[in-house]
Amino acid sequence: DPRRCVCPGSYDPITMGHLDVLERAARLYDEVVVAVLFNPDKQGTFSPEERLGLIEESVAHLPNVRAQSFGRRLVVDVCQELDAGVLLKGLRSNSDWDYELPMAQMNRELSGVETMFLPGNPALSHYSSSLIRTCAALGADVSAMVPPPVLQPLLARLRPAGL
Ligand code: COD
Repeated sequence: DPRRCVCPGSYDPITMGHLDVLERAARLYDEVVVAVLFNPDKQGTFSPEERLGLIEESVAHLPNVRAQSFGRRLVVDVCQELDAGVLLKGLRSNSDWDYELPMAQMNRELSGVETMFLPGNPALSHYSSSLIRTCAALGADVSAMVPPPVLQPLLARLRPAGL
């Protein structure tokens, strides 16, 4: 179904950059499924269940957006299971493009599913889950960089001694 899109990612945790893409996706598609998937190149900070909970709280204001965790699965199989015709991704930079283009081509070869790219909001394009985690762990104020429900769990996880 071309009116249903999947926004796949690690979301470890969801950031304001992710949320901007999801809010824009919600205006373009009838239904948006945020798919929490396993990226073998990244070790996790939050468990898949925790990531899912933080996404659900962060997208509560978007009635046509829902989130689901799929673990170690091919994203194209997730699209087929959900009958979603489009993969939607945000592009921050050339390095995102270099990473995303071959995945988009591979996903199309594997299943025919098309990938659509939204240009990142330049005010948010330097946000990544990993950079925000690094800054937060060392005491920076990251409250504008993550959706409000993420802030306390993030600080609790990264600064257990109450830095
Ligand atoms: N502004 C705009 N877009 C952003 C921002 C920002 N500040 N931050 C992140 N994004 C975009 C990213 O560009 C990406 O499109 C999406 O949000 C998710 O980002 P991450 O970092 O949470 O997720 P990734 O890149 O680790 O996700 C990789 C996948 C999990 C999607 C990938 O590994 C995957 O599909 N895994 C399943 C197995 C599979 O099918 N592999 C592909 C075979 S071709």
